[in-house]
Amino acid sequence: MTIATIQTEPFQDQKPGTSGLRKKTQVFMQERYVENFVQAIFDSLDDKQGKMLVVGGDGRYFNREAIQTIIKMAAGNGFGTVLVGQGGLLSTPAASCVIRARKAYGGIILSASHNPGGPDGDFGIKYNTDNGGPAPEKITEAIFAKSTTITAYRISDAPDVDLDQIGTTDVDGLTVHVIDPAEDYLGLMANLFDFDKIREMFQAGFRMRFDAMHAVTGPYAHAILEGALGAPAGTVVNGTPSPDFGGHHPDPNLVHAKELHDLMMGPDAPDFGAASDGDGDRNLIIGKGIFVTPSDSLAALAANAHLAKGYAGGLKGIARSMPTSGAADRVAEALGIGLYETPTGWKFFGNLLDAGMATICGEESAGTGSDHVREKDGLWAVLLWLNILAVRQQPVKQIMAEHWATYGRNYYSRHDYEEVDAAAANSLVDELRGRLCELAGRIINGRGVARADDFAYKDPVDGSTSAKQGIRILFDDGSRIVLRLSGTGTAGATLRLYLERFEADPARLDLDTQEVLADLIETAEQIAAIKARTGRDAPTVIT
Ligand code: G16
Repeated sequence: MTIATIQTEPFQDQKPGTSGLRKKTQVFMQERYVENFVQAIFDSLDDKQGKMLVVGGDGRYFNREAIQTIIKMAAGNGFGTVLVGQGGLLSTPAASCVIRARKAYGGIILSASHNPGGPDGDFGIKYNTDNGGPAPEKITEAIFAKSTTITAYRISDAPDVDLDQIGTTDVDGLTVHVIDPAEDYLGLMANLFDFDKIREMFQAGFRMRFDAMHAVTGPYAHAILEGALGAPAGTVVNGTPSPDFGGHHPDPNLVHAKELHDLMMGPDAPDFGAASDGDGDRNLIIGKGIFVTPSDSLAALAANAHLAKGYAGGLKGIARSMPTSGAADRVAEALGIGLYETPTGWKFFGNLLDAGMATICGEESAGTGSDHVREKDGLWAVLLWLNILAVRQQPVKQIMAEHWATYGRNYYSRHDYEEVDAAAANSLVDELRGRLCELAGRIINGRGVARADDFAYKDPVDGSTSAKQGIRILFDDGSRIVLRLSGTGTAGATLRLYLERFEADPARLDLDTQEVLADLIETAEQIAAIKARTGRDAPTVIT
């Protein structure tokens, strides 16, 4: 076995986005593409000699090949140990958990999250630091800079490691441990939640369906829900990870998890329904007859977290991304704790969690999590809900009704225009950005604009700043529209329009969301002319 230095030339498209480098699988399958990017990661890291790296992915097509390359390059770059999940699997939150539990130097996660997989689908590579969280911008920018000037990479010519056998292999001086991907994670969950109480609830006849969407949470959900918690076999559906997610789109929203939604709205609904995405960090929560929006779920979890043993001491603060609704703000206010509004992207929560300023975080994009790891965590959200249901012994619908009666309701919806022409989408946003000053103070569709800006963030811990994080138009009546371009798409541009209106009137807490928001939707169209400028007459996805 020898280590070789192989000459290469830069690719100019390796700029990590909101969540690492995400491209079509075919792009990653080009010769030298993975090697270049991984070498750029390694070249951006100091003091890595002899250190431990965690590697795993969501099992999508090309996962195993990329992992073998990374292992051989870790050997070529002087790492001491690689921990890799059996079968090459590690959900994103479990990878974060393993990095923290084993005090690793960092980790590489292979995933394109909720995007489809397969030879014509998407792939991704993301670097996480020793706190278990996504690398901050300072590091992702260094990686990009290295990728544009790279001239060589270092790799061992050792044979492939058997990823299916738990055990230890030597790869040119690098020790590779293939580990059980669920063990550390299960232990962490058992410390946070009252498993006995949840088990009793299942024994008493409580029923749920968890849709793993043929993705990475299958093995975790089988082990925890049907194993440790004793839910009946069949509770977890689509629980075997497949390289192309069974030909489906592993995005737990109302379009791609429609079957679950239909079940939960129908006469045979179990008590609770949930789903998670490709890499296990997102969640969908549906009670019998009620879809809980991610923003409402964050607020309800924050208000009830003290019912779980891991949070019995209360929360230090709550953080949410800017486009996420203000429902959690009302809970933070009632609890007398801090509320932090950050740009979109989980990495912005890292400093707040590390500094002990926030305990629970959430995003409208179906991500919720806490300071137990440094990624959003789909199964964690499901388990916290189960813990709350086991203690309160009420249906989800009643819990939400009581929540709104206490705090008021932030009616909220996101309209996505997917794969629109990138030039049209960029010019729409740029042009609107140029008109923000002139919008303030105007009356549009009967609503006064109180303030219009492009969200900018100053991190309260390290003082770093991030500008141009989304256009906000705030109205005198407290309602709000937000517009931003997605950072996770791989084809064309995805324009996201977020609509929110607060309602405190007890008689108006149980209305249809799209109807309540109809005139705000009209106002947004008058301001941004999305339909005319994108040539679309309706959003692709409404959540
Ligand atoms: C990623 C980030 C999330 C962020 C989301 C935004 O999610 O990890 O923190 O909220 O992107 O997506 P977009 O820019 O498309 O609105 P994931 O689950 O794709 O890793």
